[in-house]
Amino acid sequence: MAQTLSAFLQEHAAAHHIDAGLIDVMNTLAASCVAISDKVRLGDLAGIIGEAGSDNVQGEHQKKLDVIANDMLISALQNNPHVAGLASEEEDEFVAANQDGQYLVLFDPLDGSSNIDVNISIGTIFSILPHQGELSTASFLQAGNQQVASGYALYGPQTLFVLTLRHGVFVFTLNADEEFVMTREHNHIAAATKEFAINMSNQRHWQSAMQDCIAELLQGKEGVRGKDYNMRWVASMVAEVHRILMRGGVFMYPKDKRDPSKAGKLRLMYEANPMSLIVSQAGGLSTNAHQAILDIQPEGLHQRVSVVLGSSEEVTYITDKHIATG
Ligand code: AHM
Ligand code: MG
Repeated sequence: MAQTLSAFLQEHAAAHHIDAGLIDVMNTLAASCVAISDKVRLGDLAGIIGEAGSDNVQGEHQKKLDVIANDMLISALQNNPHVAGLASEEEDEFVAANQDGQYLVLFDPLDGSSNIDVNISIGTIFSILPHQGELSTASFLQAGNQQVASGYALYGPQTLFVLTLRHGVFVFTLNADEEFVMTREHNHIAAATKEFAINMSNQRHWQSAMQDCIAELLQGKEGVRGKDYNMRWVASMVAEVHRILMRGGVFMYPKDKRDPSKAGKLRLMYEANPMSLIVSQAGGLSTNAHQAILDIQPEGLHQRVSVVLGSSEEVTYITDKHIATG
């Protein structure tokens, strides 16, 4: 019989000497994702589709489900004694939890918001950092390589829960009894790919190095890369990363020339870091087109970053081309 998430976590913790408190936090996150999944599945029947009528700290319009998922995660995690504090893409400031907590949880409660109303895959992304001492914004500003765990829930045709505790990547599927059971382990991202994902509508705004990279991919077999590439763009990072975990690929969300103060669209703490840990644990690479994302020292909770992640050969090629251009 397939192993349940809770049984797996117990066994995994014993095998790798992982703190029971961290396992407890992971169980709380999984339970919250089941509850969010239940809402997602009902859509209009649960009254969760549409605008919330509010904006988040980044000036983006919030959907009802952004707000609902955010509230569900905050109340569940605040009740977990091992959680010292929380930071969310939907909150201006961090949220304090328990004074004796040893962990910080950072999350994008509902990633892929533009897909909520049209019944396309969306997800929840989370990152867990260690914590000691007084809680302040500075407590959260740890590089991604300090993460003790990360993962995501994908609300797609199936609800999946994908995690790493730095000892491989594991995929669980929600069964009819609302239990996550393991369906894949130690996923390995193929080094080479013929599939790329980028929002081509922004092409004219990209910097010249990215323009050159994509032009070369589009040349197909006759070009310098010598392969015919295919393209996908779901506009839900969770769905793109999951596709790459399953069959390889490269995902890019570069910074562009429109707003030089913004280093891309995606958020370092809630999206890029947790996904980069998953990708690196599966043998892939993740950079901001110049350096490893996991090595970036964060300067702000809501900091944005360029993202190039997935199959190592393509990420290396795109990164090297950016470095060569300066
Ligand atoms: P969100 O957190 O507000 O949903 O924004 C992040 C999402 C990513 O999941 C996705 O890769 C990207 O935004 C899509 O952006 P665009 O609509 O510009 O293609
Ligand atoms: Mg997001």
